[in-house]
Amino acid sequence: MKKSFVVSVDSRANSDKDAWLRNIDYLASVGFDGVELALRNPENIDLSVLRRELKKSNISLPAIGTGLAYLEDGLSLSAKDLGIRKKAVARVKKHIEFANEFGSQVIIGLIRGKEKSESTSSKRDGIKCLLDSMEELCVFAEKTKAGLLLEPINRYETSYLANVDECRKFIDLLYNKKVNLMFDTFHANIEEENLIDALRKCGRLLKHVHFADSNRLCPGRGHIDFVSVIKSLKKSGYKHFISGEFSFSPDFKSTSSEFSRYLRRLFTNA
Ligand code: LER
Ligand code: MN
Repeated sequence: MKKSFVVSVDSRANSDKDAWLRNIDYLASVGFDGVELALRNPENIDLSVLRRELKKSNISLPAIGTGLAYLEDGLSLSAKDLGIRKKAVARVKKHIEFANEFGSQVIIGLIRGKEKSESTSSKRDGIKCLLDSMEELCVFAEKTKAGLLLEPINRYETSYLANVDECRKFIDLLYNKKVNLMFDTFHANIEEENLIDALRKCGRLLKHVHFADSNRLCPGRGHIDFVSVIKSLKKSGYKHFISGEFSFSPDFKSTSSEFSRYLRRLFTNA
C-alpha cells in the first residue's frame, strides 16, 4: 500500500499560485509516495511544471479530484439544465485528458451534484441524467490511459450514490465498464451499516482509498477503527494508494506529517 495526500490547487485570482508546488515538495520530504490533486479546472495547470515537480520529488499522481468544479463553478453531472450538464461533462473530459498524461484516475465524487428538491421523481430524473453523463465520459475515457473512480459520498454532500451497494448497482447499469470504485472512510462511517463489510464488498473494483476520521480530521483523532481497516485492506491484497483527505489542524505541514507518521505506525502494527 502506498501513501498519498490531497493537495488543492487554488487558482483564484489573489491566491498564492505556487503553494501547491511547495506542498508536493513537502509531501515527498515526509515520506509520501504520491499526491492527489484537487483541480477545479485542469487548464489552469502547466503540464510541464507539474511533470518537472513530480520528477524532482520522485512522487506519482495516483488520482485527481473534480469536486472543486462543482463547489466553485456549480457544474454537476446530474443537472436537469442541459447547458450545465454539458459544461460539467466537458470539464470532466479535461480532467480525463489531464489524467491521461500521468496515467492517473479521475474521481467522480461531488461533481455528481445535489438535487435541490429531494422528491423521488426528481431523484429518478437526476440519476438518469447522471447515467447519460457517465456513459459519455466512459466512452471518452476508453481511448485514454485514465481511469474513472466512483466515490460513495454521504447524503448531505451529494444526492446520488451514498454507499458501496448503490455505486456497484450504478456501475452495473453502465454499458461501458471504464469505472472502478474508491472508498472514503469518512463517508462510509456515516452511510454504511458496517464499514469493514462495505470495504470488503468493493472487491476487485477498489482502486483508491481516502482516509479521514469520523470528524473529518486526521486518522487517530476520531473514532474510526483504522487498525481493522488496514487489516482488511491487507487481507484483500490491496496494493493501491491510501490518500489523506481531511481538514488541516492547524496547517498543511503539521497535518500531512502527522498523517504520514500515523500511516507508518499503522502499516507496521496492523
Ligand atoms: C468530498 O466529501 C469528498 O470526499 C471528495 O473526495 C469528493 O470528490
Ligand atoms: Mn473523499
